[in-house]
Amino acid sequence: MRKIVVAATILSLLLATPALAHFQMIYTPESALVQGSEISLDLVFTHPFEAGHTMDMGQPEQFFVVRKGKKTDLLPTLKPMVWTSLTNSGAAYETTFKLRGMGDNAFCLVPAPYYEKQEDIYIQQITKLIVNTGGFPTDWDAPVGLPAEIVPLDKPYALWTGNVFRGVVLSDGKPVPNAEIEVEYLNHAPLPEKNAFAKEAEVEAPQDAFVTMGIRANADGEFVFGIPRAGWWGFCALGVGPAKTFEGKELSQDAVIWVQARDMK
Ligand SMILES: [Cu+2]
Repeated sequence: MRKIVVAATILSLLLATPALAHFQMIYTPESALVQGSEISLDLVFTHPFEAGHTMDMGQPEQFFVVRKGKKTDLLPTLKPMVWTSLTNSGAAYETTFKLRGMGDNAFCLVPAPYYEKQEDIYIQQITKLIVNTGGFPTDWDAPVGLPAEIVPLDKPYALWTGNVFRGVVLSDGKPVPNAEIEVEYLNHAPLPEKNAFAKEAEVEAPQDAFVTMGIRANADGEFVFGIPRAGWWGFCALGVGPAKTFEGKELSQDAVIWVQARDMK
């Protein structure tokens, strides 16, 4: 009897924990700068809508920036830090980068695969963030050549609230038909100087389907999302990368991109 009660309690706890989406973040406050300056970059693996459980990141495999087709390794500049969520804190990384001249800077992160105990799988979210200086476009629409990648069809730093954001999901450079994509709003302002999320939420979700929104790419691997609110939006194409196993277990190699929308005022 007792065993049944314990089992039932564990089951209800598991069921009560919504399967919110993990999102690898590369966060900087401003994606469209008037001129080159030094920016902060925070690499955090978290649940952005809830500012909930933040996972411990391992040493990233790659972190670099592409500018005018030229790749610069930023891995040696990363410093470990601890990021505080509303429920815990997790191992994360930070750096700063001096933007020069005008154009697009595509920051790319290939994190270490993360072991997700609940699902007994590894997750590796290959993440892209594009920062522009001066409004002069260069690299924003060019595939970087990541194994799993979302290539924007709209400038990810030049979106008004109410615009759509379109992208193409690629696996080893080829479109992924009907890719499954999760979308989340960064609902608690990151506070880079505190390495933490703000306690206050911007919006409330009426139901879990609004926390992590699920959309699909079409037959050509393209997706469209109408942006209802200013701020940062994360898009994650699930399991699209070519690597399917890591250390004998299933690996979900995901492609993430972050875009920033602004209100017209
Ligand atoms: Cu998680």
